[in-house]
Amino acid sequence: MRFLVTGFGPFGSERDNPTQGLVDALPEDLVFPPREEGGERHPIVTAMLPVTVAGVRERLPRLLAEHRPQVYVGLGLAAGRPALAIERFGLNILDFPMPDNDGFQPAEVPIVADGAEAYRSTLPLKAVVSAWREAGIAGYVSNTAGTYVCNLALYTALHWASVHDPGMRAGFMHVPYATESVPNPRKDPSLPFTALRHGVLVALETAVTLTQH
Ligand code: PCA
Repeated sequence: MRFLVTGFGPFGSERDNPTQGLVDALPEDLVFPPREEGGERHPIVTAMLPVTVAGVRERLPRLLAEHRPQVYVGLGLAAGRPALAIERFGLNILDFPMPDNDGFQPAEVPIVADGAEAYRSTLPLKAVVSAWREAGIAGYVSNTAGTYVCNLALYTALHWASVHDPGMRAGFMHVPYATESVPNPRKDPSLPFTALRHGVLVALETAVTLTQH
């Protein structure tokens, strides 16, 4: 099984986006089940997306068409959230609380004119949360990725799948600040970077187990 995992860089007042470090820190292959139990290798293709409407619209469909992953997982920073969150819905809306990195700030604009109002993530959400719990990682299902650029990535991937590859699974994980680079350690919740990385790998492993049958 081939994975595509994307991250984002800095945006708004966020100087350090842990998802940039996460895509750099992922292995080239996910070995699952573990080596002792047969060790299959699943390639992980990683890429960065610009925090812009134009960049995500252009780059993400191109990455999906080029790599044809069986599973796409977008990663983004959700400053202030206390734990890992796997998103349930991508919404057909751009309603930005701050400008993107091009200075563009759409309000109440659909992503796809006449597109579905929402797409539901095709990742196994509950199974991922259970696997996080078993691994001792704090995480939950979130119903919305917001109305900013991360939601655009989730909606764009699910829309692309509905048109080009209905068998592809796609979803999005928001991560909290990494403890190592949290701007206000006394005020903002965070998790150690190693826990964020472990959480991403556990989510990918869960996707392998549930898509094998
Ligand atoms: N988080 C923003 C966009 C990029 C990122 O990492 C969001 O939640 O939309």
